[in-house]
Amino acid sequence: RVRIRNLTIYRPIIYGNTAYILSDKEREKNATNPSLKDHTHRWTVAVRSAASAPDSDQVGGADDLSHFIRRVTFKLHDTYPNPSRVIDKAPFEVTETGWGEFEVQIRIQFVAEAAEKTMTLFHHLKLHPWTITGEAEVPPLDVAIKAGPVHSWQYDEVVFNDPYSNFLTMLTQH
Ligand code: SLL
Repeated sequence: RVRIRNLTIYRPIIYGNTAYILSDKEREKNATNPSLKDHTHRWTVAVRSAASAPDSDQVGGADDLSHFIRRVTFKLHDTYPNPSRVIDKAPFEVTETGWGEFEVQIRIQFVAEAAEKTMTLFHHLKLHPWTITGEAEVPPLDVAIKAGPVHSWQYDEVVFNDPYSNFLTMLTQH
């Protein structure tokens, strides 16, 4: 295997979350379930491509990251059952419901050909809209419903230095 020296190739990604308030109907349905009764939001945390046009109203592209990402592990708060969620194929995302914000650890493992070590990112799962008062308090439900879905995304770049020639071929064939 041959490394291509002095070459850097990067792939733009975005990671973060979208959150929606559960409908009245959903909250009614959850009311009788002790483990779901306090849940107020449905959220999706994801790693997506920033290289392609977004799909419909989704944040980030559905462009396949699988040619360089092998696995993404989302480590959720310990209040969730099986908090380590391992996703082995695109889309690399987890959808859950809950009531609270917390820090999600996102571990990105690359395909073997990349010979690159795991990349770890942290994302603060955001459920509550920023309010004009700037108060740290959780806004009341009716205020949050009016504000609409919450989006919290960050841009980053995965950088491959001196890539192996076979990996470079894999990356650039797409
Ligand atoms: C705290 N940062 O104040 C928060 C923790 C935990 C969030 C937030 C669902 C848990 C479940 C959920 O929203 N957990 O019902 O399974 O400590």
